[in-house]
Amino acid sequence: MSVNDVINDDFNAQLSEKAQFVNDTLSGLIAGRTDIAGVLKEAITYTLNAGGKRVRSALVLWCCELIKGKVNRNAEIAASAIEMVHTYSLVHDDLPAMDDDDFRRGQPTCHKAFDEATAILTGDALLTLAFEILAKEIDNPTVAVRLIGELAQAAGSAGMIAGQMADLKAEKGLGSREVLEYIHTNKTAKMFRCAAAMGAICAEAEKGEFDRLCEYGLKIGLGFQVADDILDVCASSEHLGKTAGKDAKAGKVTYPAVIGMKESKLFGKKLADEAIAALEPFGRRADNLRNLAIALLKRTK
Ligand code: GRG
Repeated sequence: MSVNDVINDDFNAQLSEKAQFVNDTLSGLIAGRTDIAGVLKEAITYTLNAGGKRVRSALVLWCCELIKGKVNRNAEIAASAIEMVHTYSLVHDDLPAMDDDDFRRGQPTCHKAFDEATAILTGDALLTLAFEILAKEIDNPTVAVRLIGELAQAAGSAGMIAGQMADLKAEKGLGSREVLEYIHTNKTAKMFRCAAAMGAICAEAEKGEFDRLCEYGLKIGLGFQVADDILDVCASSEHLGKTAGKDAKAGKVTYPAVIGMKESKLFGKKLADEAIAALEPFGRRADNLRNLAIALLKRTK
């Protein structure tokens, strides 16, 4: 299978099924928390229910399924944890001090639906809840510690926060390709690598399998961000569910701005091809992951 292949309806149905599964797990985890109350619970629920694509959590589940043959409860918890951290990052990214956005996932951003202080606290709550569920719900302490370590590293100051900081500090329109790769690898790709790593850890993968899945995750993560930069130029706000054309307007360092649209598309394809190549030893069992690499490259939102 290569990036020239077309995604079939069966894959799309499986992705929707995984998204629904993650939505149900998240709802169960939050609804069951009678110790979380009031506006904070409302804002957490609003934000988690706003309808994200659940790509990172599907990746956790598929990587576990690939190695173990099925999704286990640890993978369900890991998938929810990474979705919570991802959602926190979007809530904080949308704040006036950061990207200052009014819409996310087709709905008013958390600080617009509630207020700025509530949005800050909702992000904080989602971030800490993710680590709480990993510490409390994973059935094996060694697995829990590994998951916590991977997620903290990917989301933290040598990962997503480093990428966000570099993005905010990048000189308008003056970024080199190296700077761009640093920003996107840290801000986006490491979380995809982490999703693959978490799925592999929950399935107790061997080192060789773990390394290959991590390589695959990093490649599709960077490819996902290249596609995101392209969509910001090409798609409408209504279609994306967030403000389109913002990157160019803000003079942001993006792939189309730094290497041009044609090169950006070629680079996205190269990353998807390399991701698919990393899956070679898994054979047909990894077809969902291959399809995911293609779907992320060809996505329209
Ligand atoms: C505030 C610590 C902090 C970090 C923010 C995630 C992020 C870092 C910023 C969001 C803006 C952005 C363009 C991030 C790149 C990653 C990305 C494309 C996020 C959106 O992910 P999707 O498309 O979102 O998977 P859904 O809504 O489908 O979950």
